[in-house]
Parts: sequence; C-alpha cells; structure tokens
Amino acid sequence: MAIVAWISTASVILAQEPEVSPEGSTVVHEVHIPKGGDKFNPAMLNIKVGETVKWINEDDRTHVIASIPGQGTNDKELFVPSIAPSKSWSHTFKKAGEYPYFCYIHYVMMGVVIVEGDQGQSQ
Ligand SMILES: [Cu+2]
Repeated sequence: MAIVAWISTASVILAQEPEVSPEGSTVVHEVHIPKGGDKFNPAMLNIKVGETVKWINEDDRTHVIASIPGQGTNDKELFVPSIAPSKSWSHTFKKAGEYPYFCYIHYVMMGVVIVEGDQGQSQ
C-alpha cells in the first residue's frame, strides 16, 4: 500500500516538472556534448547561484567531467565518474565563482561555468 502511494506520487512529480533537478533548482542550463565534436557547447556558460547545469552526452563515447586541478573557485566542485552515451548529469552551483572544467579522458575538451551571485546568496 505504501509502495503504491509512493510510486504514484513520484510519477505525478516526474510528469509535471521534468526539468527540476534532484536538488530542487528550478533553472536548468544545458551543456551539450555533440557527437564527435570533442567539445562542450556552450563552452562558456553564465548562470546564477542556485541554478543547475545539465551536461548531455550526445556523443557515442563516454565522457568524464572534472574540475581542472588548481584552477577556479573550487577545484573539487565537479567530478562525475562517467557520462555514458545518451546519458546526462546535473549539478547545482550554490556558490558564486568560476568553475573551469575539462573531460578527464579527452583533455582538449574544456569549458567553464561562471556563477554570479543573486538575491544576496553569494559569498
Ligand atoms: Cu571526453
């Protein structure tokens, strides 16, 4: 009985708000990894504190998103073990700053997320 109630509640949430991240952020920016492109599109993304970035792997290879060691506001902010082809990964940024990242497998793939403070939440 309890399981049935839980499943139906989850289904309603998924049906109504497909773009809401697990952390509850309402603004989701997409970064695409195009097939065969060896790049992030867009490579530079400006967002606000509390917003989410969703990386979408449209390539036929697995990619790994990681902060670049020694660079940016928090060089441990980003690390996802792998994003398989056709999969995605989302991360909500809770602190203003610059977050440069690269693909841990293909070093030529680099990007940066610039998070600007909003509503007194920064710093
Ligand atoms: Cu890669």
